[in-house]
Amino acid sequence: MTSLSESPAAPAPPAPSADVRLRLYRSMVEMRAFEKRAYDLFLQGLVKGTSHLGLGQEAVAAGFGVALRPEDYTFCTYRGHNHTLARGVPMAPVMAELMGRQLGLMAGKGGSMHLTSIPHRMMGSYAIVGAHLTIANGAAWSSKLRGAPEVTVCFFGDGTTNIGAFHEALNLAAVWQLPIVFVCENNRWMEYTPISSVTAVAHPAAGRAPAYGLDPILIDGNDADATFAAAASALERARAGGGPSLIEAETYRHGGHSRADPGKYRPDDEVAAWLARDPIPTYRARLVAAGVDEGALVRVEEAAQEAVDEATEQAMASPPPDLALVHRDVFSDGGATWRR
Ligand SMILES: Cc1ncc(C[n+]2csc(CCOP(=O)(O)OP(=O)(O)O)c2C)c(N)n1
Repeated sequence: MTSLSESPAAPAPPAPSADVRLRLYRSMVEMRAFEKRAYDLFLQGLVKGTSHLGLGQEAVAAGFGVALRPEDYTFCTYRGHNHTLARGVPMAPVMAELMGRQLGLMAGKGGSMHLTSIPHRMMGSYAIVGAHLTIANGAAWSSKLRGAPEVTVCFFGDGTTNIGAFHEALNLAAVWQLPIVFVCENNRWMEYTPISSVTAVAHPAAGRAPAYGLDPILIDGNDADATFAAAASALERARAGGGPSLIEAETYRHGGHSRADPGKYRPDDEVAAWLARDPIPTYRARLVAAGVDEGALVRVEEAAQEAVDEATEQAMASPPPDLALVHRDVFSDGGATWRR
């Protein structure tokens, strides 16, 4: 597998404004605090069902979250806590959903793998690998038909690039010139299998882009400035009628694939090298070097921790879903007449 340092060098993007940089930092710090708490709650047996944390991959969701407009759509996988928070969904209903409480985004009936918030245009977290790429195309097609200046962003993992739906979706998006940005978060592992051991090209997404007439875009997914710049450029292109983009963001998950997986199948030196490139402390150091007041960063960190504490309290105080909610949101009319 080609390492990041051996990847084709992309020209350094211009630094975002100080305001954007602070928003990027805040977003990443909030995600990190949230995911750490989610892990603690899981260890206490308070998270119902499975969960897949985005620890280490925050810079990808943050870069897009800051660049997106409220009217844009997001689709993501079961590893979707970061992307949900990045759309401005409040922490308490996300936390409560993980815990199966009525305050949850889906009244506690969906759990971690199904986070969805239509008002925030977070159009769902999908557990079937690859399935959501074609659904995301549908949202983008709808924007195009309506002539609405909306863009759809669809996140997925490297393993998804070997699924048929990936190729079907890329092809149709290119043929129809849809306003969509496909974002592959290449964290090198699909569950317990290294992507390099089952993929014919070194860069599972960028290496396939030319097959669909797209530029190969390979970025450092642990650098929030780079993810923001790539997001801003692809969104602008799509909004201007320039069609789809496929971005491969190289990153790494700090923990295991899901739940209690300790991730021991990964080589120690690989884990150590990527932990040294943790997107949050490296970005913090860059901001301090650029003259940002450290006190402002500490306030961001404290506020994130307070928000997580508050969200946890609210989620804990919420009961499990009332039995009366069992049929709600199951069918489009909210009813259960089909049973009779
Ligand atoms: C169609 C399908 N096949 C297999 C699975 C089982 N499965 C769940 S996650 C996963 C790995 C996916 O890896 P990747 O796309 O790289 O995403 P990551 O988990 O690294 O974010 C697999 C094989 C599934 N959910 N859907």
